[in-house]
Amino acid sequence: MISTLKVLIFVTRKWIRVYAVVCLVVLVYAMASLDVRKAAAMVDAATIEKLEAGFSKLQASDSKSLLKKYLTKEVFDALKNKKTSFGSTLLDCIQSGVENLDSGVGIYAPDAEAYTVFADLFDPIIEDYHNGFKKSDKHPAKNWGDVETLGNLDPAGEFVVSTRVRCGRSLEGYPFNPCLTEAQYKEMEEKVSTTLSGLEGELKGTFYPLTGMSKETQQQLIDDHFLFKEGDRFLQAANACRFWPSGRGIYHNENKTFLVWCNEEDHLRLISMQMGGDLKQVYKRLVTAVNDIEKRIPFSHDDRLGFLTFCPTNLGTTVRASVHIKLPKLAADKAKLEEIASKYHLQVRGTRGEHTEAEGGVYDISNKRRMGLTEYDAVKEMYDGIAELIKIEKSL
Ligand code: ADP
Ligand code: DAR
Repeated sequence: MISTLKVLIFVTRKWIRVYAVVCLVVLVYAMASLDVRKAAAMVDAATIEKLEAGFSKLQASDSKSLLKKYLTKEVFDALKNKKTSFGSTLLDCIQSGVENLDSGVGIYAPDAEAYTVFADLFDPIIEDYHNGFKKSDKHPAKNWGDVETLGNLDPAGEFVVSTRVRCGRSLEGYPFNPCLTEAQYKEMEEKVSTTLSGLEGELKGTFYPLTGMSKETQQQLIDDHFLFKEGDRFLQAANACRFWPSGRGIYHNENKTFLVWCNEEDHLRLISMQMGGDLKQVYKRLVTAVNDIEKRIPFSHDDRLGFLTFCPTNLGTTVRASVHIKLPKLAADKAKLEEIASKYHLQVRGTRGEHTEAEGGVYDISNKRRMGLTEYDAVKEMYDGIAELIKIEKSL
């Protein structure tokens, strides 16, 4: 009896020791994996150092960017240790604006989560750029409106050289440029090319990868305002040009009145354009195309921010409606032209868009804001504003 008891005690003690060792191993493993997860969630020292240096450079500069205006020390300290689940840091958001002090905005979202994780910086910039779209505001549902209510801005062809309406779209399930792998670029290009090959009628066209495109063809398309330019320093500094030209390309129909940019600044830019001022025809073509393509491929959309894009200036409707226009009398005083244009929420840019000069007196004038209003409102804002500018030009 006693010997049985002794054996029982011995075996029990043995199992307690084994159990204790197992618990210890599990605890050490759990702590180790917690450390790994914490380390992965933490921003590394080298990034923090670059952030501190970038913040000091920005503060010491006379930059007029929205980044400088809203990246206060308080916001900087609150955000510098944050990361998205894609591993994006505050540095990924602001590096373009730090490197290019002449940026107008200076910030991009490396992935969609960045708009939430770094909301303390994105929200005031969005509110400033999109004419008071507050963090408590919700972007309205997509509404292309009644295309028949628009018309031709310049039937006599005195002022408007060409008219263009574009929107941006991000493919669901993919982050933005800085987080994309080369394989994802190629996968997206294949998806887009296959999807667009199904378009019929006026929209029927061909996808042309940038890889393998002759420099002459590429330059001609850029010169004719059909293709995005290469080597944009703002996008390069934002890490948006990696693996170039992999995954980049352009789709267009025979007349080059419907075009799609693949993986330039955004995953997609859907573009309708033509010579002259017939905004109704240009807008109608874009609406038909977007409605058709949206049936074939899911796009990233946020309940509050609307359609998601790499740059916060393009969120919401993502619509830019623009004219290439000559207003010689008004443009004689550029500051005056910009002042009048801003009254109609219009943005005046050079012939080749952002950060370019007018060539031959041709300005790119478009709606500035894209959030807090519908697609139709954004285009109508341009339509009404340009009509006013032409009226003033005629009165001078
Ligand atoms: P972003 O909004 O990213 O600056 P855009 O959508 O404005 O880019 O596209 C800029 C390009 O589109 C420039 O190359 C510019 O020449 C061209 N573009 C813009 N508006 C017109 C227009 N009305 N006619 C012809 N080309 C245009
Ligand atoms: N060039 C950058 C971006 C401004 C908005 N234009 C875009 N997203 N294409 C700047 O901050 O000036």
